[in-house]
Amino acid sequence: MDKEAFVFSQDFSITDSSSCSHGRYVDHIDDPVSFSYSLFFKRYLLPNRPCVFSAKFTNDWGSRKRWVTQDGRPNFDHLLKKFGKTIVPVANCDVKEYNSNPKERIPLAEYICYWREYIQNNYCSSKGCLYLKDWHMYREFPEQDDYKTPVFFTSDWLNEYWDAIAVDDYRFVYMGPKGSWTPFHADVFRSYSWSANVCGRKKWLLFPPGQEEYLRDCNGNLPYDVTSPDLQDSSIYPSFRQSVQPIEVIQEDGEMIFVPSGWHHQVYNLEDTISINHNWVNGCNVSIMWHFLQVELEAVEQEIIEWKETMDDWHLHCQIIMKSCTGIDYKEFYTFLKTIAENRIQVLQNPLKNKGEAFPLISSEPASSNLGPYHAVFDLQRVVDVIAALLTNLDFRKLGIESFSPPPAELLNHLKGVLSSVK
Ligand SMILES: O=C(O)CCC(=O)C(=O)O
Ligand SMILES: [Fe+2]
Repeated sequence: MDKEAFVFSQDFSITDSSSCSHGRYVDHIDDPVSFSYSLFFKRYLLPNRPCVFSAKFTNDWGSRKRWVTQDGRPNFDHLLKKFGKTIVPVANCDVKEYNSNPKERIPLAEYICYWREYIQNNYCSSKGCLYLKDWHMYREFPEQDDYKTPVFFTSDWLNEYWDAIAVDDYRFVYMGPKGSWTPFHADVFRSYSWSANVCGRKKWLLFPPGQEEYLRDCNGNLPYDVTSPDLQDSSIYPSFRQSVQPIEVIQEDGEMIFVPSGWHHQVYNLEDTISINHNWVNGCNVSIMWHFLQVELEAVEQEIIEWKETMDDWHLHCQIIMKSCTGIDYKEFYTFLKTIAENRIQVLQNPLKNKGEAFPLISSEPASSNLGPYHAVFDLQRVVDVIAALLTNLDFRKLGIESFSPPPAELLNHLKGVLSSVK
């Protein structure tokens, strides 16, 4: 990040840039040579606006050569040879289970065999339309040279933290035939996602944050399929008429889409398609994640409110339920913030290693520290803001935070001291 982008961030307020005032056009970024991290940060990350990167940004990926045949179709033989024995998650797009699809785990070889037959049978099968999704390819094959995270998406606290504790990651491969699709949703923790088509094309229906409120049914539930004619029925979806039409994006072969934080979306594969996507959080959307966690906890609390007076450790139980439903609780969120802060302090203590934008366009992982000292200061400021918010939150304060290591108030003071020493 350069100094100008940092200065820009200091005066930036998300309300300056509501999604409506920017219209419904999604920018297309063509030229990797003239597009910098700082431009992405100012134009898309901070304002939380979508954009599409041209195929030039992924042309050098190994996957775009090896996973694809000369005529641009999935290279089944290569995928079989390289990954055939791997067990992968597969969803059935024809079966609705709550607001998602049931998943099973099968060897990739079995999925490819299904996919080949499905094509031969004119995209029809008694097994339904199966979609291989959320496969942690990177976790299983960390040494791969099939892709590198583009620098724009490398300020990624989520994967930086989960890599550090070696528990999970949010890096995925999706593969599915024409007609496979992903139902209406917003991403885990209200993270960003980026998604690149290794081959094939997708149609995205994007809804700016807040629009989902008009799409709730009379019980407050969100739809499974936003294109369903049921939404026209005002006795089921009373506010649907107030919603705006989604922003439609056709993502071509090789292109990458940036999906902003908290934007609900529904996605279709228009052809046989393979994509790579990551979910990620950083200083620009961590406050959106914190807001999401508070809403989640509130929902858990409402569910078990009747036990509040009779259980001594009711608040701790709410945290346990929240962790099992969303994947994180308040204590771990604090540890997440602490880990990022420690890493950024290290960057500031080794300034020679980190020279701002003096890095290759496609950087190696983990790379957030490559974004330089301005970025480290920006991240620390955002951690400080969120820890300060945690400290004013009554549910957080009830968790015995004095025994956290270090206690949050102590860490906050330390981080403020570091920030004032670098300014
Ligand atoms: O490609 C898909 O089917 C869904 C991808 C998605 O929801 C995402 O990248 O956030
Ligand atoms: Fe998504």
